[in-house]
Amino acid sequence: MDTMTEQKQRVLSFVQSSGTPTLGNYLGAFRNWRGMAAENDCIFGVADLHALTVRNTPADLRRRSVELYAWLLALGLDPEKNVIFMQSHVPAHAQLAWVLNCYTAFGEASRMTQFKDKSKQHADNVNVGLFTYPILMAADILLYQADKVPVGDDQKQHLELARDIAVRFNGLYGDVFKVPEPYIGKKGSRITSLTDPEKKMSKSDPNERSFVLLTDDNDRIAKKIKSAVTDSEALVRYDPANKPGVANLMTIYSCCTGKDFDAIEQEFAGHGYGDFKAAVAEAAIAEIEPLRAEYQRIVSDKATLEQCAKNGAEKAAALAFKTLRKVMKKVGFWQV
Ligand code: AQP
Repeated sequence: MDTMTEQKQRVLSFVQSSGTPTLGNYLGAFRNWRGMAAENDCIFGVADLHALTVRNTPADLRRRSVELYAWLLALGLDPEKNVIFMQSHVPAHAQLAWVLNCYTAFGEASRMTQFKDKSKQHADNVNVGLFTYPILMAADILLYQADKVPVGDDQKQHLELARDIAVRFNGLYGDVFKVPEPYIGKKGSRITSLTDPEKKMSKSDPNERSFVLLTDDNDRIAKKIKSAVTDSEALVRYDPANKPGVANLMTIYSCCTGKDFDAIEQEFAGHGYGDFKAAVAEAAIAEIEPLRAEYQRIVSDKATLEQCAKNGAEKAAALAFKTLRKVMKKVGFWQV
């Protein structure tokens, strides 16, 4: 591909279209992606196949996927310089996932803790897709011969599985897949739920007070942050073990303002949580407001969005097909 140079590393990032992106997605991942894209050859995908592992209204899934694609553009990621595409537009993902299913032991897939957690969360719909989700993720990564994959804590085990599958496959058939490494970029903070600060802030959380969405208007952002769970000590101090709610708000404030925790403790010494939360809300709004305006401009231009998605799918499919063809040949499929 003409934009890819030999020196740059290929980095692959996916985001699941399971809801509207949150402040957690933004501070933990999205805002680092622009810098990452400047230094690497980046492929960004909206993982809509993965979103099918929970029940969706078809129209909702479609809308969320288009919106998430628009968010990637709103972040300032350049669709000419990067590959930005929708996972379901490239059939090679599902094709390679089937092959990899046959090279993954049932026991190793059963050890994935996210499957155990999600099965509890969606006890009424524990489908096989939820179980094989990490194998599809391995296909996403291995198809593009990615050097690096940025992963949050909850995805580390899945990346390890992708590496194990790649090593196993290469052991049988020669060097087919690049074995990916985790991407350690600028620190991505883990933002927790506003209502239950022991849990990650998640866009699919049924409690809408638990997250700030990037589409929330300023009043809503302020209300949600002002009602965030803290504690009764009325002291702004960074102590995640004993004061997880305050630590989370301090993390948000630190990410948005660049101030470190010592400086934040000093700034709010002698103040109650009311002043502190107002400042956190103001800082979050300053970060989100311009992005939201850009997103609204982009999402209303359907023709450009469609054209970008088509171009992205073409570029992604060309890369993916090279790997898929090699795999098909190696495992013994008749190629005509
Ligand atoms: N709370 C968070 N704090 C920091 N980083 C986060 N990410 C997600 N939530 C937080 C990071 O965002 C990127 C894209 O994530 P994703 O949507 O593909 O997957 P996820 O981690 O499963 O995000 P959600 O919001 O929790 O989705 P659901 O609710 O569907 O499970 C990843 O880099 C992720 O680490």
